Amino acid sequence: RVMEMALRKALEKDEFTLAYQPVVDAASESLVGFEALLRWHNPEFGQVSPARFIPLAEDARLVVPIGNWVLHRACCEAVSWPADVRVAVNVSAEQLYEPDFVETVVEALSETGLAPQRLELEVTESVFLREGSRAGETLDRILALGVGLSLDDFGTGYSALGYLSKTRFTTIKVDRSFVQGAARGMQESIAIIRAVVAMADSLGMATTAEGAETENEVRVIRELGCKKIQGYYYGRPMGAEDVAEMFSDHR
Ligand code: G
Ligand code: G
Ligand code: MN
Ligand code: NA
Repeated sequence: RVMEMALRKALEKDEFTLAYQPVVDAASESLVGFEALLRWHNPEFGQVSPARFIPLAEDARLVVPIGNWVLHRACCEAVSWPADVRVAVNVSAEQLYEPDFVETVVEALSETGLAPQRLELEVTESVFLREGSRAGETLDRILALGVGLSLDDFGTGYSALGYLSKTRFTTIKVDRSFVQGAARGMQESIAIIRAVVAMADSLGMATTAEGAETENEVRVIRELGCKKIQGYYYGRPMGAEDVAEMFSDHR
């Protein structure tokens, strides 16, 4: 309750920031983009994890305004990065169900000047759960803008595959649990990653392995053919200033 009230005021009090985690090309290890991850610092509660406050925001119907802020901020910060570096933004199902969601995306792009090809939206399988939500149609309209689309946390949800034949996701993100399992030699995890990579390949989609922390995990992922890698091994989520500094130093 108390946290919900604090969350209600967090936007106007400017308590949110975005952290950016690098995503690299698996073969060349070159930087291809960053995933934007929301951070909330409140004077009373300190640093609160999105794993905790996003569900709260969804229940309190705050996730739409907060999500719109994330989208605008991410586009705004990414526009000054090199043109071949993309930004991925997590989108909750409640945002996607808003009738004007596509307009919100168009607006974020036009107001910041970010090219649509540089933006990627991440959704989970759960967006397909609500009957009559027209999630598929909305996602098609997003793709038609030239914006990329990732299927996040793949393999951890209810995993019906029907929608994969309808929605042309750009990328499937393989959940960290499979990456860890495969690196420990678990045949089930290895088989699942192999199958996901093969399926993605034949559907014209890329794969990103999530949560790679060790050299061994990176090696196994590359052997299994994932196209992109994200994880602490290549970098932790970092502040926008650190990202900007990275580009000013090395170019
Ligand atoms: O950043 P961290 O690893 O703590 O994220 C925890 C969870 O919160 C992840 O599932 C992530 O997808 C989610 N998350 C982080 N930022 C956002 C955001 O801006 N919007 C939504 N909807 N989820 C987010
Ligand atoms: O659900 P989603 O994939 O959007 O959330 C990404 C989450 O995974 C973020 O909370 C991020 O901080 C976390 N994460 C990213 N890389 C790693 C990693 O290498 N190890 C662990 N444990 N978590 C990671
Ligand atoms: Mn994500
Ligand atoms: Na994920």
